[in-house]
Amino acid sequence: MSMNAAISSLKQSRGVIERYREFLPVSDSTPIVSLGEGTTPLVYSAKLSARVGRGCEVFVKNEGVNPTGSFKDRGMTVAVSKAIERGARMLICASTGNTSASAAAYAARAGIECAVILPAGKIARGKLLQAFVHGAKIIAIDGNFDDALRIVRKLGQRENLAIVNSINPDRIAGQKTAAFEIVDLLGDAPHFQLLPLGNAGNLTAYWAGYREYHGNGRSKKLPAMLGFQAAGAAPIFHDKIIERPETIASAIRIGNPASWKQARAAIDQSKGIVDLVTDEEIIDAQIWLARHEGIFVEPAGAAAIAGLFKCCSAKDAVYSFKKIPKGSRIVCTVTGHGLKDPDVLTARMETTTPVAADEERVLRALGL
Ligand code: AN7
Repeated sequence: MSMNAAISSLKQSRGVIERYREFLPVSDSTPIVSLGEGTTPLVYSAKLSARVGRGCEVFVKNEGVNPTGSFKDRGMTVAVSKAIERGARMLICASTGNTSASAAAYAARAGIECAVILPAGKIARGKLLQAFVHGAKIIAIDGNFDDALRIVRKLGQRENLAIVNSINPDRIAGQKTAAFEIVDLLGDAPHFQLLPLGNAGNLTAYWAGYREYHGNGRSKKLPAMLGFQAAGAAPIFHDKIIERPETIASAIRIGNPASWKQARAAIDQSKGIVDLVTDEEIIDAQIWLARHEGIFVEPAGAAAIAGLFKCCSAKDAVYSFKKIPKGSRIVCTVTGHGLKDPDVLTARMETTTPVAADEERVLRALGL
């Protein structure tokens, strides 16, 4: 490739729209707003595979390495590109943090305004910082995410405002590309797909992606979809709206998911399950993944790993891996980067007292 050709290719979008254009609601006249999202690592974990046993293979799809640190970017590139095509002046979203971080960044890239409606005091510090640094208008409400989304649904009816929550089908369309990537790499769909469940858009999107690839012959199998909610915010598990959801995993602190019905249908059609994981199990899984595989995810991101552990050993698990077919392939999607939410773990970090700047003292402090 000549230097000029290389540069001009770089100037084109390198994100999921470019890669999966034929499966997405875009045309040649859609202005593509991309930050190079997607193509995230699918990491084989020998240690998680050993935990499951029976010759199973476990892979971790690390969505925390997207441009704004979460899977939301896959949907945002499509939603924002389409919003610009339709002439929107301002993006608006409700968020538990990651949607607002992503919307703010893509709005900046596109050169339009962005308003984010957030539950006051319940957004992880890094995510709030992202919305701020990208120049979004930040409105904190005295209420939770479900209240914020109710308001956004109303405001979104105004002209020139584009809602970029996952109630916008363009978001779901973009997010299904994660399933495409998994099938493209594995050569087929996995037997099991584990995901955290919050507003339930992502599980809905994965299922749409797996079904689409299956429908056009790119995969032979369809996975069972296993969704995991935080114990204090588990409306789908309990089959009832939770008025006051609570969990340390603030990203999935949602009591009335927008894609509830779609996710329920995906779980049922795929012969999957929904289960819950406690805050303690979530944090244990977060630290385990960081210490054993070098992958640092935010608490909500660890819900699928906590779910995997539960399926391996807990007596009260909705689905047990004890009788899992031998050689099954399992994909756990981790959805957001750990650096977004430092406060959750900082409380547990041991404080270190400084020692003298002296080789001997350092050796002694190391216990060597
Ligand atoms: C890290 O940002 O809902 O079930 O407003 O940030 O598709 O909602 C975030 C959700 C999982 C749940 N993991 O996904 C928001 C928001 C992380 C998240 C979920 C979210 P969905």
